[in-house]
Amino acid sequence: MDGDRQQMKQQILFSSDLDDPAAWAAAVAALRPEIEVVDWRNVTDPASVPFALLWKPPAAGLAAFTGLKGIQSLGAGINQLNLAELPAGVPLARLIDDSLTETMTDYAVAAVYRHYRGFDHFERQTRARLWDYRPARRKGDFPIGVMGLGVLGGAIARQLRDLGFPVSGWSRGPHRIDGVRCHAGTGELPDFLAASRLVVNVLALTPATAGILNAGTFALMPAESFVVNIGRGGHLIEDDLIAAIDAGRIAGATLDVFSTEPLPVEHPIYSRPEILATPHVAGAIAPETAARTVIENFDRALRGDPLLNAVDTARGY
Ligand code: NDP
Ligand code: OXD
Repeated sequence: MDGDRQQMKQQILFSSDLDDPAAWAAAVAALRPEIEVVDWRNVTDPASVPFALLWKPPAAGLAAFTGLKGIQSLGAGINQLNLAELPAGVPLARLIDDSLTETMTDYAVAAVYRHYRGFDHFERQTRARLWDYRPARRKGDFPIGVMGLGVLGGAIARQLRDLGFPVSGWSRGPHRIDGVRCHAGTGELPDFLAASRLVVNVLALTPATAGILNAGTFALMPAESFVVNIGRGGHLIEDDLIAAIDAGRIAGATLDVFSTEPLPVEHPIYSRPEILATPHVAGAIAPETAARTVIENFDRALRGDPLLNAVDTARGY
């Protein structure tokens, strides 16, 4: 009996240096006890595993997993996976869950308020033992630009709008969001930037958006603007940000993602008082809620149906 039950178990390959395999195994088993989430180090018959849940591929690669029918990213983004290393023809999905949208929105709002209410400035004044009275800004004078109006950017733009900020958004194709000025395409980027005192970047990282936060971008923003990057480190040219701060174009930044993670100890960002660095913590997916989507995609992959939130690999996101 136990042997039969064991044979009926289906496996999901798990690989992440950040997420807890036990938490995912428990969340999946709570909904579907016959599905086992197995850390890549414990897989004994890789060819029999039909589905993978990956932040990054296993250190030993995926070559032995010849029976994969679907891959689920453990994040909304997929760049950490390096598409070129994934088995050709196996569908890939990003993970979308309310837990991620909520934590990303909370982070964006906290970072916006940090700059809007001058907490960044007052933190530095405190350390310098300075009593520097500054009147509060008004929201009407602090327009926010959200780069990326997808699942996360759209939620962030709506939340900031509801809090009373003037909000613009920028994306590849056109969007309509009540109360948000939506811009699309490279032609509309300069107007979007010129109207943004603070940009929150939550674009997908593709060859077209890599390095988009650069000296040219900063030059188009109003003087003494702010940058919040919660997309990917590859969106930001870090040296250009530091130069723009030195030149007074950019007054401060809150960064969650970096060109190299962990950010190397000798990196100049650590010694810049104008920059707050957080260790890629803006979004957090709760296995208890997101397991539903993982199981749905597991079933779809086994049936050969299109995955939920499938990545368009030609488009790159
Ligand atoms: P979506 O795919 O829903 O949205 C991506 C957005 O990027 C879309 O609005 C898309 O435009 C826009 N975009 C893509 N290419 C271009 C381009 N060339 N020009 C202008 N806009 C472009 O993704 P999500 O909102 O779910 O996630 C966004 C990113 O956030 C992820 O890719 C990931 O890198 C990052 N992330 C970071 C986390 C963290 O902890 N720091 C956590 C979760 C996600 P259009 O709408 O027209 O297609
Ligand atoms: C994601 C992330 O892409 O956490 O979800 O960065």
